[in-house]
Amino acid sequence: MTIERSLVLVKPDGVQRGLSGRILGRLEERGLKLIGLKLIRISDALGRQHYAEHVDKPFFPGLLAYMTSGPVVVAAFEGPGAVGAIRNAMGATNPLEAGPGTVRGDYALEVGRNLVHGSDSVESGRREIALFFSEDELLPWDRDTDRWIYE
Ligand code: IDP
Ligand code: MG
Repeated sequence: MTIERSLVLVKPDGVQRGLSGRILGRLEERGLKLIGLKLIRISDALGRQHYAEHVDKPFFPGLLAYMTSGPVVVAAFEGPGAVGAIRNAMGATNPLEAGPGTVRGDYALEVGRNLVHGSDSVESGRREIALFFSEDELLPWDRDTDRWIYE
């Protein structure tokens, strides 16, 4: 499996509810490698760029207000099949359809308060990581446990 990168956001509801550590911890425990991490407040401009594909949707004004309402944890993760692994761990967009054992299935009820973002493709991962991190904020590193996680 090729090594992929994904942007993960713990959305403002996740930070407010004290779930940042749990959400990132699930991905870390799975074996995904953290290569970038920070706490920021998303500006309107950044929110529009990040969710460019949704700007014309009826829910966009609410989505932008939600995403800019408080701090978010911004993480970049790397690993074999990272994009799909993270999407699976997040669960379906609508938490009522998200399976047990997923972040949204375990901790959320509504689509407008679904706790977490993960890139939906390798290309989105590339675009979104470049949007949220400068090159010198990313730190690829050799993890001592890599050989116990990757063959
Ligand atoms: P995703 O986060 O699972 O990739 P997308 O369809 O890309 O889902 O939508 C982006 C975000 O927009 C969702 O995570 C959710 O916060 C919000 N959203 C999507 N659809 C709706 C909706 O119908 N009502 C309110 N918010 C929505
Ligand atoms: Mg999406």
